[in-house]
Amino acid sequence: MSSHAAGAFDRARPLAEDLFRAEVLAGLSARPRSLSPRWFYDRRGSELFEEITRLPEYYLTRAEREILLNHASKIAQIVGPGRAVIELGSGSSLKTPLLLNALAPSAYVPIDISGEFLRESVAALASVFPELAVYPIAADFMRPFTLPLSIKGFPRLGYFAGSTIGNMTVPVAVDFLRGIARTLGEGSLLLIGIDRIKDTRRLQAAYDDAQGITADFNLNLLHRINRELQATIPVDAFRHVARWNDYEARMEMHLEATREVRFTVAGRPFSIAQGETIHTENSLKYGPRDARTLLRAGGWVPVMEWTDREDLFALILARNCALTEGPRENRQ
Ligand code: AVJ
Repeated sequence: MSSHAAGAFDRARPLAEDLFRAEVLAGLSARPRSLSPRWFYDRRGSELFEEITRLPEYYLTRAEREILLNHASKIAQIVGPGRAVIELGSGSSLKTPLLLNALAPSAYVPIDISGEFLRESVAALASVFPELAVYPIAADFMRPFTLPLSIKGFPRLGYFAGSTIGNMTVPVAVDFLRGIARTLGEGSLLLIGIDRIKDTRRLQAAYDDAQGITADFNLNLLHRINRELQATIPVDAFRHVARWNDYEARMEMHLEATREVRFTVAGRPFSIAQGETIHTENSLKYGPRDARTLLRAGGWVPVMEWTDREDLFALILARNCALTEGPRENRQ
C-alpha cells in the first residue's frame, strides 16, 4: 500500500500553492467577494471540521453514520463484493470503515486534495484493514483524474459522502457527476450522501453552533491566507455569518467586515468596507425529488435510497447511465 503512492503526494504541492494564491487574489478582487470552500481544509481546517462533525448541532455526520449503521448490509447486498471503492474526499474515520467493513471491496482508492490528511487517514485505515489494497490519490477530485492501473478491470463504486456535493452550484454539480461517471466507467455505481431541505432553525444552528467552532472554521481561512500568502488580514475585524438562502435552497457562509479594513495579500493591497462580506461557502440542500433529478441530470440513475429516522439526510445508490454512444432515446 505504501511505496507507489509516495510520488503522487509531492507532485501536487507547488501547483496547489500557486492555484491558492491566484484564486485568493481573484476572489478577493471580485464583487461580490468570494473564496472557494475547498481552501478551508489545511491541517487546522481539517481538524476544525472534524470537531464540527462531533457538534450536537451538526446533524449531518451523525445522520449519515446512522444510515450506514442501519443499512450497510443491505447496501452491500445490492453492491456485491469485490468492487474497488473510490472515495471522493479522503473520508471520515466515523463512516468509511462502516462501509468498507460491510462491502468487502477489492481495493480502496481515497482521493483528497490534502496530501497530509490523506496520508494520515490511509495509515489509520491500514491498521484496521491490514488486508485491504489501498491506492491513495492526492488530487482535487473536481478536476479530471486517472484511476490507478491496479484497479483496471475491477467493477467500481464511487463513494461521495457528507453532502459535499452541496458545495457545488447545480450546473457545477451536474458537470461533476458526469465527469465522475466517465472516470468510473460503464457498470459503475455511486453512493452519494445528500443533505435535505429542512427546518431553517435546524440548518441555522448546524452552521452557526453555540461553541463557535464553525465560526473558527470559517475564520481559519483568513488565518491560512495570512500564514501561506504573506498576508496582513486583521482577522479579528471579521465575523462569521451563516444564513439560509431560501430561493437557492442553500446555507451560505460569509465573513463580514465589522469595520473598514485594509490589508495586503502577496503584496497586493485590498480595502473592504464595513458590512461587506466575503462569501466562503454554499451548502445546497435537496428535497427527495430534487436529489434524484440532480443525479439523473448528472448521468446516474437512482437505484435505492436510505434516510435516518428523522429524514434529515439521504444516502442514495445510483448506477451509471452515461453511455458514451448509442441513441439518445435509449438512455434512461
Ligand atoms: C463538508 C461541505 C459537507 O457543507 O456541511 C460544515 C462543510 N461547512 N460546516 C457542509 C461545513 C460548515 C460541510 N461539507
